[in-house]
Amino acid sequence: VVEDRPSVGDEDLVSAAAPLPSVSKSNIEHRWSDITSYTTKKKVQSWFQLPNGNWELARIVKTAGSESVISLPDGKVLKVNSDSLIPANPDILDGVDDLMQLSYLNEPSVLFDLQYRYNRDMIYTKAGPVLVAINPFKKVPLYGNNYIEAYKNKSIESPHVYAIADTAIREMTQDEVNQSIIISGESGAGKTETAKIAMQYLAALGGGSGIEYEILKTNPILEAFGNAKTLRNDNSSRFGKLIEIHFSETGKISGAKIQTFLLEKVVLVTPFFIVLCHLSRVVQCAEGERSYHIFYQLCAGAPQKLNLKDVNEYKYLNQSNCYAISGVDDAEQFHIVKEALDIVHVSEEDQESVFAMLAAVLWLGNISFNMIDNENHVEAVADESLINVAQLIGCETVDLNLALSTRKMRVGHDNIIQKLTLSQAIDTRDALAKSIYACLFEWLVEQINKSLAVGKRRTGRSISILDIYGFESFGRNSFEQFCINYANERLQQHFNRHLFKLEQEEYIQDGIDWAKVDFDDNQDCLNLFEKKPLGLLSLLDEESTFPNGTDITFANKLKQHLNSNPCFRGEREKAFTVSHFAGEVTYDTTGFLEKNRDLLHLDSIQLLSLCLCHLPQIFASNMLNQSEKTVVGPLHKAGGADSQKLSVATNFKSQLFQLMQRLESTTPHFIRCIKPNNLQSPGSYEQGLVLQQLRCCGVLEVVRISRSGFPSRMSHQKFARRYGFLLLENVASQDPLSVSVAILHQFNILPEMYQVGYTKLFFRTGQIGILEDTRNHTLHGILRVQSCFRGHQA
Ligand code: AD9
Ligand code: MG
Repeated sequence: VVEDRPSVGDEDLVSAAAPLPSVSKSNIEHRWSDITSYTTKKKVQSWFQLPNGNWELARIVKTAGSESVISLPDGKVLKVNSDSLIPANPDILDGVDDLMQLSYLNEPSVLFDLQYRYNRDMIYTKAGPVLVAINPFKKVPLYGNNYIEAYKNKSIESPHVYAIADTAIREMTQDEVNQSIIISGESGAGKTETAKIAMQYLAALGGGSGIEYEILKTNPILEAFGNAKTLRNDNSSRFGKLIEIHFSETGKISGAKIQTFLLEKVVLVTPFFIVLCHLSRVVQCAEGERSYHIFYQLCAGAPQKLNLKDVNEYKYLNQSNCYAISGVDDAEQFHIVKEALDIVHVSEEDQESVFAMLAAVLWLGNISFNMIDNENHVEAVADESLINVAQLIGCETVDLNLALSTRKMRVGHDNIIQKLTLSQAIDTRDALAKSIYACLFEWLVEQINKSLAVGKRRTGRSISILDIYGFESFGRNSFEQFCINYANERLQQHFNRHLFKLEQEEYIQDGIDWAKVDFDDNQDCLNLFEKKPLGLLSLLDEESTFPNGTDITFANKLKQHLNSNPCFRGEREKAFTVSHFAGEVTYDTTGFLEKNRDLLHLDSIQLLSLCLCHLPQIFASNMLNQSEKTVVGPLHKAGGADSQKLSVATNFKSQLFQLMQRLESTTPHFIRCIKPNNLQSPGSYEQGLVLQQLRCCGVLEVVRISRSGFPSRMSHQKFARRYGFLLLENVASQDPLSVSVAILHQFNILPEMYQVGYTKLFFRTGQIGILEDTRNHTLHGILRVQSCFRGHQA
């Protein structure tokens, strides 16, 4: 956050001005009045907001009282209220590569700086310690070996993911501390691409053993199984990912470990609900979207013997009317994935099993049911779909049929068999398909981890890259947004603390009064979620265990207990609003309890455990193990109220804490990805959209935090040299500190606006801008006096 403003390009003026200190005091006073009139006459630029919300740079023609006359770039002249104008930075600061260099750190100035750079393909900009990356939606010539070399040799300094990765490697080696690169942003903002670019750099610098190649090849696999085309992104990751890359003592990559979140339901950070929700893509997807890429790749490129049909023959794939992605060849992708599976040592036999499971999922969707009595009870139709599924997973069609159309229940001490209705059978079928897919994904991650496993003796250090959903706020926000935003609230706190720590270190080092720096934290909002017994999560858990609890009783309970909390507001009917760091979000409680309670049917798990094929057996045993830990609701009750099982939300919270703990022990590096338009097209920069993301991903928060401290700093020497000539009175002592203090006094800079450190002066935002303006005007005045003088001489 060190202010190292670019030279204003006026060193010539300084040297031209050099002889002037010898002029008499009266001369200087004359100069001042000259400057004052010059200043008031000078047209200053400001930001003016148009009715459409966009900001335009306006020239101030005249200011009288509270009104100003401004002229807009299109030539229009308007009379406006002066208060509506927001100060703009001098032209010389256009496109600075660190937003902190801006003298005025207001929203339009930040937006303009990013746009200025984006238009010139400079998609990376620093916001103090954070890297802002704006998705170019086209190839930009910023990557590859030459660039990697250049960043490695420090021959380029402009902000870049490579520079962040380079710092991470350097700090890991020098400080012997693990590092993390935390990438966030909304869907389609470029997180996954950014993560790959960072991995590319780490692989290039730490490569040599060959394992780096394997690490890079995990991307096409995870993307095939975990990404899908959505309306926002043709290659949207439906899971979050943490990849921990291990380095040996000599700085070479020795292995890696991948942890995925949200998609998998069984291992680690596994909010089951998200699995159900996001995996619902397996069984149905919205118009214009696709299921996971791998299904289409498989249908396009699968081996003959699988006997797969065209994608449009499968119900799970043909409801959304979307089969292809422009510019993507699914058959070719299938070969890339197969090759990658080879590279991470998934055997040919296992690959066949994987494809068989995928085919089973597709065929499951085609299983239909016949009514067998007039109570709506059904059984599966014995057609090719049923036969194929049974064959692919290795069971008898009768058993499959039973698992799909009946449910074993325990009533008192008796086991009874309940027949299912059509809708129950469909739910069971779809739940089985989702479970198989979730288990398959989890199993694959496990295989990849085995292949990348670091030797038992872990001596070196690691760099983790986190690619995770950012804050979400839609028209309708449900349990998924609730959890994602809670996670982001935690990440934001991590971020604030880190920033705070960095600042604090610098202030302490320079001996300035730390108490004057006041940072807001988001602890209040976190308390709203986490407090026991009266926090959002506890109340949700409590209501989920009440048999008669409904979304309405839950919403009422929240209103009853939390209405006095400033971060909470009850809304009409089933809704409530939370004030997040990134803004207010209103959540609709519909489905909250059900998603939190979770459902897992033992019958389906038992079916899988009896299958002859090895993958279903593995899946079943994993699910059973997991059900010990996470399942509540019917299964829990069936087993008696003997043990206290974790709810989805509580499980999520504890997993989140584990993740935070892991990150806490690392030095973090933050990258915030921004999507400049919703069309996924290059060259278009929508101010409103960008602004909303800057707010959501905390970039404006960095700016705000920095502003609440003393973001601008300059050494005593530099300050004295730069502004010393403005002094009207001679200072007794010529040492830089005395000169600096005299300047501060002369300009009546209020004591709360600055701090004098041992080596540097620290300023609140905007102060340097004011001094700089005065300096420029003075220099212009001096030049005029000089040229007048020369004119006279001539
Ligand atoms: V999601 O939350 O997984 O839906 P991401 O991961 O944030 O989303 P992704 O990285 O997939 O977005 O980027 C979306 C698309 O933007 C990519 O498929 C590329 O076409 C495009 N993109 C992103 N970053 C770059 C880049 N640095 N250069 C070129 C890019 N194109
Ligand atoms: Mg992604």
